[in-house]
Amino acid sequence: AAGGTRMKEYAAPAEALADATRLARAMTYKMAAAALPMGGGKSVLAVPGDLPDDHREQLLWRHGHNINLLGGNYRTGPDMNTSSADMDVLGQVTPFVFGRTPAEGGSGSSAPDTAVGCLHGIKASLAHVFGTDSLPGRRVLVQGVGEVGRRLAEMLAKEGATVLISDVDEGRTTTLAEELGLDVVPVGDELETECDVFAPCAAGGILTAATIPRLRCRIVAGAANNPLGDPADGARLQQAGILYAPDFVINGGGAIHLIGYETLGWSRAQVEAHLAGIGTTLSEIYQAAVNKGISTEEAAEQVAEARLAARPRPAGV
Ligand code: PPY
Repeated sequence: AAGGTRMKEYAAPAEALADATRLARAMTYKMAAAALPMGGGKSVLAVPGDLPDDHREQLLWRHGHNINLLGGNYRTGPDMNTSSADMDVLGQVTPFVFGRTPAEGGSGSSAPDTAVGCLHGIKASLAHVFGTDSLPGRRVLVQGVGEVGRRLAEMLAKEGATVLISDVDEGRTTTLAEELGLDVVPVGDELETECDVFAPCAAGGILTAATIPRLRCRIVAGAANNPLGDPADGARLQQAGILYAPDFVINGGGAIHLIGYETLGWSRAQVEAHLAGIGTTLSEIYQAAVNKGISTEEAAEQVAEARLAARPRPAGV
């Protein structure tokens, strides 16, 4: 199994455990949806705020030792608040790590390819709703312009979309808006802002019974993990007439990059073909959802479950 290490503050240990479990489950689906030959897992390091560098390093070393205890059955990689530099630190104590810097023998940051995969997903979503995936004239709101979101915003703008950005860190939006001439949406106004595509690329759990009625978009398609408060919110989006790109399908680009380059020995062309496959898989899921009269979340889970069931299992499992 594989999946990243997230570093985050939690109110209580039980919340960290619940987050890790939810994220690990999504990783299993992500691997299946991307047809990657691995299971899913995730690590969560619950920290009391930002750590001084030496504490961060010691925590990563301890984490690396724990990963070694699993003997290679779980391999980690970068996730929210962990970088390739952190993977290099983990790599000092464990070989079971994806996404180290190229200088340390890794494939580097997976964020650019996560953004590329997400762009394919946005285009497949536009094609389903509007009959064309053309970006000029479309309004796309990117919530969160971190490593993935800012690259996505940049590519969308380059292809002619009107791009709106928001981020809890206003320094980030100001810089990017100036660089690329984008419009900034004040934090807190993202959900109500009218757009064709709302692309959540920040924290999870933002789409709930309370927030979905506020949305003024036709499509939700972004790179954030677990944007739905719970799976029933997939049906709420459907009822609201909003097309939802299931997160574990549209954000599979990072896993495709890491496992493609580091385990499967793929070339750039093979990685790119699989990133484009995210769009194809989403189109199939959208069609299946229409045919069966179910939400896209449900249709995506069915595709993932079917691929899992068809997978050869090691003897005795
Ligand atoms: C994710 O894509 O959500 C990750 O956690 C990144 C990842 C993917 C595959 C292996 C290790 C990390």
